[in-house]
Amino acid sequence: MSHLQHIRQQFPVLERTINGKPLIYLDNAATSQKPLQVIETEAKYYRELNANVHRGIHTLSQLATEEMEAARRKVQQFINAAHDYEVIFTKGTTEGINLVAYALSNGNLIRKGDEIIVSYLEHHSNIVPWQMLCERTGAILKVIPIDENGILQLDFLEENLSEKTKIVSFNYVSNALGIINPVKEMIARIRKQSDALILMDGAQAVPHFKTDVQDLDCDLFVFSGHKMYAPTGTGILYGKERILEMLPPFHGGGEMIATCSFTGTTYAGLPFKFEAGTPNIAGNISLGAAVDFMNSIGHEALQEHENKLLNYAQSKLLEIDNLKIYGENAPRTGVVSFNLLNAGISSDVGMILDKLGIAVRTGHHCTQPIMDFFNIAGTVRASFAIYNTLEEIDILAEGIRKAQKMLA
Ligand code: 7TS
Repeated sequence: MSHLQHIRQQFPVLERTINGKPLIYLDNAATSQKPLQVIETEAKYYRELNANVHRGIHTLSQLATEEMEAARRKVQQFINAAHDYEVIFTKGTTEGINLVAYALSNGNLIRKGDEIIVSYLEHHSNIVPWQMLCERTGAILKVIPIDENGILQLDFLEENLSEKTKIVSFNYVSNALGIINPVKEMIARIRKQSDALILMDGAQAVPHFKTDVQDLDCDLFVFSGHKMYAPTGTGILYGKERILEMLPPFHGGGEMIATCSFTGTTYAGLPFKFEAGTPNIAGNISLGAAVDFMNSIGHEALQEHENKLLNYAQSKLLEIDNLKIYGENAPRTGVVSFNLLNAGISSDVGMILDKLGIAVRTGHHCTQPIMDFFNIAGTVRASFAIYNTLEEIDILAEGIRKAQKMLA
């Protein structure tokens, strides 16, 4: 059995059919499928370990706590954070960004006239929380522009960074186009000219390549577990100790206090200050299992396979007449985002592909500004993971040709 077949066997959902055809799952940027290791860890938690964490003297609670804290250390190593308490469990990227945005305004750390910079390539979850922060505080949102290849125009940073800039927030990899942004260069330029906090949205990077938060030298880094083979409802906010200490909490409640009384409450230390309430214990432990799964594959093998898929898909799709790939000439990972010119809209193509068992995402991908820039309503997006095959891409290309004939 080939190595790839062995990997595919670990994903039970890949055995199912859709509309009578074998499932070809190419919607990994939305959420990845889950390997047995993750599914079984989640089931084992409920069969053998279920108890609330950090509060029980009883054995089961202590075991659940140990497992969850072990998962935190796995994530710490996975992203190379300096300390385990710099790793905060969240329910995903969206929650991580909102947490930071609310903590900043709760702490009065953003004021009227301050500036926040994001990029044109952001997912709505790295736009709307900042717009809401601006509404609460009177701060101003500025946007790094892109060119027709989807490449960020970094001179904007030199022209716009100033002592008013309080936070710069951008993704490592664009979900709509798969473009890998020059993040190290961006961070160097920002640090040279300003003391702004740097937040990176790593949701589409962490599933594909090694990320080292210390090497990147970002202040805050967020990602979702469910896009990297872990259960839904999991995610991480990493922050440098100094930054997390400076930020006040977002949610108040159990687990996040040191002492609570009606005359005043004091907060717990890191990471618990940011983890109010009962966490997603099963999910967080299973996120640890997803890290084990990715480590068992190895980042080099993962990237090599996914680059092969990307290059093959790009060349196969470009053989199709009147097919435009967005961000074609930019450095990319994991995503081909395209439209058939003069043959229906993206959802028409997606529906025909679905009839063939092929799952792609269509529409604006929660990145309406990018769609507006290209003057389109949406794209068809095929996004890859470790279990996809070159044969699946052949079937995708055939399906697109079929859709083109039907919609022309
Ligand atoms: N940031 C990026 C870059 C993303 O790709 C996504 C989700 C998010 C933030 C939000 O993550 P969540 O886990 O909190 O929802 N992206 C997509 C997508 O491309 N298709 O569906 C969800």
